[in-house]
Amino acid sequence: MTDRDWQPSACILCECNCGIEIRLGDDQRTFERIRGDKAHPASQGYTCEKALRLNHYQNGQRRLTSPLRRRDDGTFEEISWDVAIAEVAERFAAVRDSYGGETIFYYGGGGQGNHLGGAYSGATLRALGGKYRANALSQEKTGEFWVNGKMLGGGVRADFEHCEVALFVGKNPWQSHGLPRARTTLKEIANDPARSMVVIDPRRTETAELADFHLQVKPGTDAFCLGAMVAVMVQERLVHDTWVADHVDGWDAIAEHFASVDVVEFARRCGVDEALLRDAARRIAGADSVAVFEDLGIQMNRHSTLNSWLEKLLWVLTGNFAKPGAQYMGSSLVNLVRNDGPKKESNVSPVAGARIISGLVPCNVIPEEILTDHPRRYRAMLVESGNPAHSLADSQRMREALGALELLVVIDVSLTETARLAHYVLPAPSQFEKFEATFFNFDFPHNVFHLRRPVVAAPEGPLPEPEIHARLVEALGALTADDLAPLRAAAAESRAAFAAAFFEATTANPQLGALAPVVLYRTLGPTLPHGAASAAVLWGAAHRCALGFEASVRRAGFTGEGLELGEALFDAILESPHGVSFTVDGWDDVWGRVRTDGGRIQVDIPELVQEFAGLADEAPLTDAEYPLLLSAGERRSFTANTIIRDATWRKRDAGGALRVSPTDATAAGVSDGGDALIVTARGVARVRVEVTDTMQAGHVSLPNGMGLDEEHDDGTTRVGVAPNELTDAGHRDWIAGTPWHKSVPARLTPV
Ligand SMILES: Nc1nc2c(c(=O)[nH]1)N[C@H]1C(S)=C(S)[C@@H](COP(=O)(O)OP(=O)(O)OC[C@H]3O[C@@H](n4cnc5c(=O)[nH]c(N)nc54)[C@H](O)[C@@H]3O)O[C@H]1N2
Ligand SMILES: Nc1nc2c(c(=O)[nH]1)N[C@H]1C(S)=C(S)[C@@H](COP(=O)(O)OP(=O)(O)OC[C@H]3O[C@@H](n4cnc5c(=O)[nH]c(N)nc54)[C@H](O)[C@@H]3O)O[C@H]1N2
Ligand code: SF4
Ligand SMILES: [Mo]
Repeated sequence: MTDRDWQPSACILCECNCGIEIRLGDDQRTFERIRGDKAHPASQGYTCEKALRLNHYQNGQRRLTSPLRRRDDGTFEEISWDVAIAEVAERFAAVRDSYGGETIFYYGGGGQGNHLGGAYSGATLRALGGKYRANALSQEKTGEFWVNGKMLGGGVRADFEHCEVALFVGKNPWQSHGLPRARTTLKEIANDPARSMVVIDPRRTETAELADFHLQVKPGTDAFCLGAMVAVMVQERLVHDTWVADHVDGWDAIAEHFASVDVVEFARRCGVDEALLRDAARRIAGADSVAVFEDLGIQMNRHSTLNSWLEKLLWVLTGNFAKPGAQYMGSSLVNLVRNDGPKKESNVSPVAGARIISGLVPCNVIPEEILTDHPRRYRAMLVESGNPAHSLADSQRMREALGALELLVVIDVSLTETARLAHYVLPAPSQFEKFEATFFNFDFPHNVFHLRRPVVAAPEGPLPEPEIHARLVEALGALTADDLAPLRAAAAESRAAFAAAFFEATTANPQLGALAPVVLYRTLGPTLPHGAASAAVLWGAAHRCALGFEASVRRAGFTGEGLELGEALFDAILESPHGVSFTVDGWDDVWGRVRTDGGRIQVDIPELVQEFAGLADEAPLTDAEYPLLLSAGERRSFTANTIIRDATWRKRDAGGALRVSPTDATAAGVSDGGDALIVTARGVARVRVEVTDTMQAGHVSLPNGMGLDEEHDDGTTRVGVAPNELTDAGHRDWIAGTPWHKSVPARLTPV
């Protein structure tokens, strides 16, 4: 074997997208070996165990090889691409012409490893006059986005590599990662006596095992725990007053709400020992630097948006922003989060009137937006690289809603639970058969972008997403050959000529600008090296990045005046198959990225102040019929959302057991390794039980991404429980509409 046999790519199973190298078997298809890519500038050779099993994504599942059209009897027939594109365009256009383009809804656009294809969807949506969309972010992160928007005007991440204290709130990075080389960093913190780790989690997770302070809250009670920690800082005078005076607006107006908190009572409500809670708050307040990560444990839970605010107060009041080991606002090539700004406040979904955050309708209201006779209801939907019928709350109701649409079109690699309900299914090549990239680029100070090249030849049949969108836009008559001819000619001449022609054409004809991704794909795309036509949309992104983060781009080694800087960055992206460090940020850059009035952190958010004020009087979560709280969807060693449709990929926990505390197992009369029924208000499922003292009494948990329908030659199989058969779309945050999947009232009974 020579080095040439190892092809660079990346793992697509979580947002870290660690660089990997893949060696194919003699059939030129099988991933015979996979190893971490030492040349990847972010992951530097690190992977977890999951990346090594990616052959199960590439070769373990039945792939779609032809466009499909559903017959009246529910079965599918294969059709040609020409027929598929013509009919899909015609039927979407008919919905637009009858009810308005706003009734065409877009869902998805990428999973953990693929955002390049989705970057072209905006053109299709604009050609159809579509306005409303959602993706997985609006069932997890939009509450935090909203708080970030109010407090800072943009997103924050944290520097765990250098922090003195790490705080994880409802986050289990040992399994879910989310920080670069997570396990290495966690072990470093745990092994250094000068550093501490604080974990707030009802379960004794792998991360909690490493922690110095494990605040083992009762599920769904984090607002009490976080609120009490802020209160301790106020009442024990641990707030960094001079820093707050210099950098924060609104604190004086709200401090009283924390000064008056009964810490003893709040500690009791969340089930955490008061002394431990105080010690953790003191440790955070006394540290030189604190890095914080909040995730699904609070984001998919009661008071989720309130929790995001309280979590941020902990580091704001202790001055942990814009310095090493603390929070930062980074650079981006493509920003996945839209800053709503004050004016967008009135933007709500057409039927449910739900707040639209970062341009996204809350996933939990989608069924309500369809299952109604409201004139503005969604009538048609385009789903791309997402599986709402499985991944969103209350699958039963979601299936009903998807079934009520006049048109459902799905772009995917597999016949997913959602695709089964579609009128048309359009097959895409796998992420290893085409150019791909993610926009999860959060590293600091060296931020990394990785344009992956194909490592395997695509089968006959599927078309990459940019090609699908281009054909749809053309079939809709939104672009003509005449529109594109001058740009094609300019692209053939030189990049500089193309830039001039592109700006001229889009100024003269704004419609071309609206369709920019497809225009770039059709004109600049064919001229790009290595067959990287799908990277065309990154040309605009590279120029925007060079303009917006010029100093950081230059520090990363790029040079040139005017448009040359963006071109240099774009060329580097095209020529760096192992990934490229596209910016080098400085801590001094961070304050300049705060986008609030006056550039100060704004802590007074009236909606949340009011919600917090009501906390003390809130009734505890007790329900005689459903005495347990189920975390529906826990990240484990071998879970990966819904992307691997081959249960044999799991080396451990093959069936996806329900984790139960010894106390609850005894009470319910169930035993380790035995079967039981888990019952919620929305469903019942038969589960395999794992009795473990990592669970506290009253809390049970099921893994995420299980219960997928897998197609085999001899039929369909399903392993484990699909968690959203048990969840309720109505259980959601009042501000962001995010679900309460981590504390679903449930009971356990013997089979
Ligand atoms: N192995 C693996 N890794 C993944 C993924 C995967 O599918 N598999 N998916 C990726 C994706 S899409 C995401 S969004 C991230 C999510 O990453 P995480 O948020 O870390 O994952 P979860 O396990 O869903 O939830 C985290 C923790 O919340 C805790 N929790 C439950 N209830 C509560 C509560 O009431 N309060 C608190 N404080 N904690 C609670 C759980 O015990 C759990 O340890 O993971 C990413 N990484
Ligand atoms: N109850 C409960 N539900 C949850 C969660 C939970 O904790 N509990 N977690 C939630 C979270 S945080 C998330 S992020 C979501 C994830 O839910 P989804 O977004 O639905 O999950 P993914 O696995 O990312 O789905 C990606 C889809 O893309 C397809 N795909 C893979 N490669 C390609 C490609 O190259 N092109 C195209 N077009 N398609 C491709 C896959 O087949 C799959 O259908 O699940 C959510 N659902
Ligand atoms: S941490 Fe593991 S799952 Fe996440 S990208 Fe890296 S190898 Fe893949
Ligand atoms: Mo997620």
